[in-house]
Amino acid sequence: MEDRLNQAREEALARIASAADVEALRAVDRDFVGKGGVVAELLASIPSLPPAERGAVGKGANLLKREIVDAIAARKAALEAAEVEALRSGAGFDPTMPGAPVTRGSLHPLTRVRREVEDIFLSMGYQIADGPEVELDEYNFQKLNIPIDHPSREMQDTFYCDADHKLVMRTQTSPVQIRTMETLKPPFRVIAPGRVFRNEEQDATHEHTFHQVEGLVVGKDVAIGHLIGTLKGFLREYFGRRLDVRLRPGYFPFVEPGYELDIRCPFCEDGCRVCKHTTWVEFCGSGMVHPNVLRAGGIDPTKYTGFAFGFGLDRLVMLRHEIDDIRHFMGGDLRFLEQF
Ligand code: FA5
Repeated sequence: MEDRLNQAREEALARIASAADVEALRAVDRDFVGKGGVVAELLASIPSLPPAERGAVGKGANLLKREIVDAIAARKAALEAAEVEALRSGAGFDPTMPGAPVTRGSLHPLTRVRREVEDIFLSMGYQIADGPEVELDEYNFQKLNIPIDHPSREMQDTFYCDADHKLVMRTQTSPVQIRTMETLKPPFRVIAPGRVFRNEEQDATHEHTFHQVEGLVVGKDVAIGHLIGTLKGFLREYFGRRLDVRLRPGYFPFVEPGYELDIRCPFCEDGCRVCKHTTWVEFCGSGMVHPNVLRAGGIDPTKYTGFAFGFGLDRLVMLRHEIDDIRHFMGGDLRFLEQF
């Protein structure tokens, strides 16, 4: 019986020593220490041995198992170390092999267009302003001439952030008007692009989370002609050609007079799907800053006047790329995003 143990030891250790890879080691493990392997057979034969031999054989078989397991672990470590060493020394490295391809992402269409819009306004001498997305009701509404209980609050369904309705997810970028007036001395021109939130039903042209670009110019003798000229200039740069605009009266409590500014449809002469067969596309809300708003921002309305506008960035991107549903922007579908 001792012979069998020795023979098994020699055979296993020889195979381990000559194993070229981990697979060969697994085979040794299977043949000797696995279920039905040599060690298991030796242990199973114990009951048929003379009682005097049983103890020694049991002990020997268990020692053998330990020895083989340890030898396999040591050989495995050596094989792995050799592999690392080979990689380090450059053996088998072929510098002419093509590299692993790196998938490149791309900027979101909203980001690209926002940057483009910023560049156009920067070239017109504007600064870029910013404000918080979680805003005080005071800035989102009250200082914009929209007191608590004012019916115009109904125009924008608000996500309130606290029980006393002091904090809101801003429903518009207009609160940045007040924050800007509080920090800059007139004359100044700013745009404030950013995310806004409304508790609205979603459809192809309405999202609960979308993007606006606010514009505010305050100075001496700023007039409505400056507003029209500025927006026409912007649209010419953005669309690459002159587009007619028209003003309609529009109601926003923070401007007086207030206008809706439409642009001549960039895609047709006599009506199409984009302009809903009217040849005009709504572009933005605008107007002369209300004296109450200038005052709320710490600016004397007897000395300064200003104009303001606010347009939806998502809809501008949709116009540029003829995107038919606003929900694509945040849908996370790579088939949509990879087109930009
Ligand atoms: C405003 O939010 C005003 N603050 C704009 C303004 C600024 C007027 C300065 C005067 C002076 P309005 O609610 O119309 O206005 O929204 C402005 C633009 O945001 C719209 O023209 C539209 O392009 C976009 N918009 C409004 N609601 C949504 C929505 N649910 N999804 C996507 N875009 C929207």
